[in-house]
Amino acid sequence: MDAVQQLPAVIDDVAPRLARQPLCRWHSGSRWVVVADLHGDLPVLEAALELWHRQFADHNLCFLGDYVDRGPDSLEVLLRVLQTMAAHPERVVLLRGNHETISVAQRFGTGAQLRARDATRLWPALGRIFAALPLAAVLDSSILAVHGGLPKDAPSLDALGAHPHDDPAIRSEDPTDGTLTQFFWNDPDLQGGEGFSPNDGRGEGVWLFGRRVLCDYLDDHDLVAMVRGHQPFRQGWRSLFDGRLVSFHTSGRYPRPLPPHLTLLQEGQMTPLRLPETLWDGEDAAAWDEV
Ligand SMILES: [Mn+2]
Repeated sequence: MDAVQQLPAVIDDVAPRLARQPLCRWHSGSRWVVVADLHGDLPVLEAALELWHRQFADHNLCFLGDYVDRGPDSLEVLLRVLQTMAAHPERVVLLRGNHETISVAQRFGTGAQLRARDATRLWPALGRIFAALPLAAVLDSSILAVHGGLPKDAPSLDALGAHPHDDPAIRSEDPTDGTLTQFFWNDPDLQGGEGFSPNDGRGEGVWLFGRRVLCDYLDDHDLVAMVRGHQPFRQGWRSLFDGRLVSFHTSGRYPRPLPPHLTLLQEGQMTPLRLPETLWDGEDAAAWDEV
């Protein structure tokens, strides 16, 4: 697999298709495998795809973003994800993470990987695919899938779905829409706050969303729960806010060793699926502080 050679053609194939789709789509299908942050962890992605093919071949597949950065194989992971989408366009959903922006990808690994491979000519193609990715999906008419979380002053999902396809404030390599980008930046408030509060760890314009505002939003849309990534927890997979929020991580190595997980959505229930321990060394996973 030579990702530097193969990425431009795959992006030319997939990006226009994604760019024509709305920022939020409702997807039928009651059985899903959900994949959270991959961060350049190719062995974990290959294990997830193998499980999908072997054990969950009747499931659809939803990726929550953050394909690139941190791990060593950003380009390979992005290529495999896009190839999977191209091969199964009706069964695969790709969302945008905060690392699918040029300003972040330049700083957190992809930039160095492109330079090391003499491949900085790929930036425009990466920008095109980043800009084309949607922000949200509804799975099985009941689960809202996003990378980060609920924005402050979030538009309704109908409004998000009707948002102009070519709005450069969001459909660009570095979006400027301070509300819509919160779909891939925000985190849940784990200190018991019920509303929105500043997310100091991530910077200005990023918010923590509390249990009440999430539940109100889900209720307004007749949804059961949200599934999101974006944040590594020591145990890899957590159910929060009385079961109305699932937060998990799929890469097993970054930022520190943690057990890699997928989420299964079956019959309206979300359950964790832990990937084999050979995919992470487990070294100090029990020792690092809760995030
Ligand atoms: Mn993220």
